[in-house]
Amino acid sequence: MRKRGLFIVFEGLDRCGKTSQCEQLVNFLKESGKKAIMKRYPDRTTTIGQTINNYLQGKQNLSDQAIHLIFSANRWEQQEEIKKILEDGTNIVCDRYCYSGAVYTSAKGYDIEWCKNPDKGLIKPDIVLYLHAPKEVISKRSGFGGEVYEKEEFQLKVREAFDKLLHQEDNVIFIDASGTKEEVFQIINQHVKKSLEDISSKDQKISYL
Ligand code: FDM
Repeated sequence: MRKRGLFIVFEGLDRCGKTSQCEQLVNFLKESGKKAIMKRYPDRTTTIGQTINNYLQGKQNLSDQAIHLIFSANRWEQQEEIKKILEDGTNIVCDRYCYSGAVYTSAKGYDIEWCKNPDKGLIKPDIVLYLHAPKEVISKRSGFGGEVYEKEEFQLKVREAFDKLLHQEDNVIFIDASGTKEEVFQIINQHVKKSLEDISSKDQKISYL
């Protein structure tokens, strides 16, 4: 049987370096002869994703509950595709997933269990790399953009919610993102290497949340 791909998720606050680490990891995996693709959520290219984009840019007003479910729908609409990619033996490196979904809404004051509910049954990542850094390091990295969540006060609430939620999960690695890009990548790479070895030796079934 063909070895399935690994589902690797990066999580963290805005401006923590997730996107460039995702890109570097995909390139590295490909250079090592492995199949790998990058995905990101929200995926703003779909019809559902365009609504999310309008909301984030402040062009469309939606209730907190409605946008929460729309973010989740954006993941659900691609589950079959993700399953096929993994079964084909391609590794997926994903910039944000359901953990951002739960945490950003709970930071607005909603119950975390309510926030997690719509994502129950999604494909579970094999490994979640949570990039965290002290507040000062994050604020120092070129300013936040103009999207609705990119305000320092809200980001601090998100950070607290991330720390709380991710400590309860069994697939999360906490990565100190305050080092240089290269230092952080080396740490990530060690964890990914180990997960790739683990998946070769364990059963190939995809897990679900
Ligand atoms: N975000 C992202 C959510 O609020 N819920 C979600 O389910 C996801 C995936 O959208 F502020 C937030 C997190 C971030 C914003 O993310 C857009 P990017 O990574 O900047 O595109």
